[in-house]
Amino acid sequence: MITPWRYLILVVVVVLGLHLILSVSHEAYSSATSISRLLGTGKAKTQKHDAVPDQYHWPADNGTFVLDRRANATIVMLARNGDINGVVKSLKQVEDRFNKRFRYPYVILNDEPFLDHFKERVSKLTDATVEFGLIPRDHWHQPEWIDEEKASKVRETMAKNNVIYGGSLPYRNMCRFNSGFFFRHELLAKYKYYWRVEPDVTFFCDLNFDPFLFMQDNDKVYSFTIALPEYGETIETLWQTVREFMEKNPDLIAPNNGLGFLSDDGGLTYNRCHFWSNFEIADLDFWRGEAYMRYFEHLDKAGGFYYERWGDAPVHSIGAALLAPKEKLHFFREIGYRHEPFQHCPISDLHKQGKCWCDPLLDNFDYHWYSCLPKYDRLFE
Ligand SMILES: Nc1nc2c(ncn2[C@@H]2O[C@H](COP(=O)(O)OP(=O)(O)OP(=O)(O)O)[C@@H](O)[C@H]2O)c(=O)[nH]1
Ligand SMILES: *[C@@H]1O[C@H](CO)[C@@H](O)[C@H](O)[C@H]1NC(C)=O
Ligand SMILES: *[C@@H]1O[C@H](CO)[C@@H](O)[C@H](O)[C@H]1NC(C)=O
Ligand SMILES: [Mg+2]
Repeated sequence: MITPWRYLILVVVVVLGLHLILSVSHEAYSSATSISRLLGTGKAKTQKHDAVPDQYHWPADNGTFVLDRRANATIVMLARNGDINGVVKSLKQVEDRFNKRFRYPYVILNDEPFLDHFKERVSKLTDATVEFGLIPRDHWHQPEWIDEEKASKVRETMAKNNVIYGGSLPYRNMCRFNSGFFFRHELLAKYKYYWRVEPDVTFFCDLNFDPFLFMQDNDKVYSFTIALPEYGETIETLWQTVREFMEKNPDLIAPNNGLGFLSDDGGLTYNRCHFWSNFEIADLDFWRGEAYMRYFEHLDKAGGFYYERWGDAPVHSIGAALLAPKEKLHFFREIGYRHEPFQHCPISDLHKQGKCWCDPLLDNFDYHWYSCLPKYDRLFE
């Protein structure tokens, strides 16, 4: 006889069993599809991204520096004193995988003065110049025209709803700073290109080429390694605000732009796709230019950095995709990169060339179901 208790146990066992079967088949499905991608259709898909041409590589594999020019560029990181262990972990890899050959200068920024201990640990890692900068107060803090009562209510609600960093004011300051101010810092004025690095990231492959020179010679504006959708709760009115900007400033929107990456219905709605901005190699003059500055001012005045939790990733991505022609965007296939919890791992010949240590079969975000790379690809189909 089936008592209610036995019935309950039976239901629980069946549900758990089904769950197990489904998750195992999902795993098998995803690894099977990623393998088939390497062997079949997926390969063609990934190969269509241009690789960095030979002229940007150094021919020698013995560490000899043979490129005779350098770009106008710097490696930039925003960090707190407390981030030091993650900072040196990332920068040591940048040095080993790339910069010990090139010696591009570093700029490290903070909203508080860096401690001597922090500066010493960073400077020890490299022979390149390192400059440590303090962020001006107005570039970091919530402007006084933001209604703090309204803003703090939003933080409370988002924290209650477990929106990631939804309750944090410093995180909002950081997103606004990265969206509209870092490129105006005096230490960056002398540079045209930058590579943004964050604490605690991983670079899997040797970079036997100069990505800055590639960007500069080919007049690229923005490059990325991972693209994905933003959390909807953090950007509820962002697209509406962008549309107002587009309607008011049609002359600033680039012909032949990348709108098709951002929208599946010709601009009516935002599909939340963005380039993951914890990695970016991009043109500072583009951000400092009239179009982007007016776009940023428009967003800033709308208040969504504080009344919602607009991230610098969607803000940069929408700016780059709308205000530059799509040919000026670039996907760096050969840069193996991880920021928790996602990674891009180069495949086939590039994997070998870079002596990468990531697993391209089982952990590569490119054509994961959550990746926005297919929406980038369709710009060029
Ligand atoms: N100086 C300073 N830097 C910050 C602050 N908050 C974040 N950052 C830096 O801004 C960048 C992004 O912050 P993260 O905490 O990495 O945010 P995230 O990448 O969205 O999320 P996780 O890496 O998953 O925590 C990193 O380079 C941080 O070191 C801050 O209050 N002050
Ligand atoms: C490194 O390799 C290059 C090209 O193969 C060669 O010309 C150069 O002499 C080598 N340098 C050293 C130090 O072995
Ligand atoms: C580098 O770029 C910046 C910004 O465009 C420019 O002001 C500076 O003169 C350039 N430096 C060199 C050496 O070309
Ligand atoms: Mg991070």
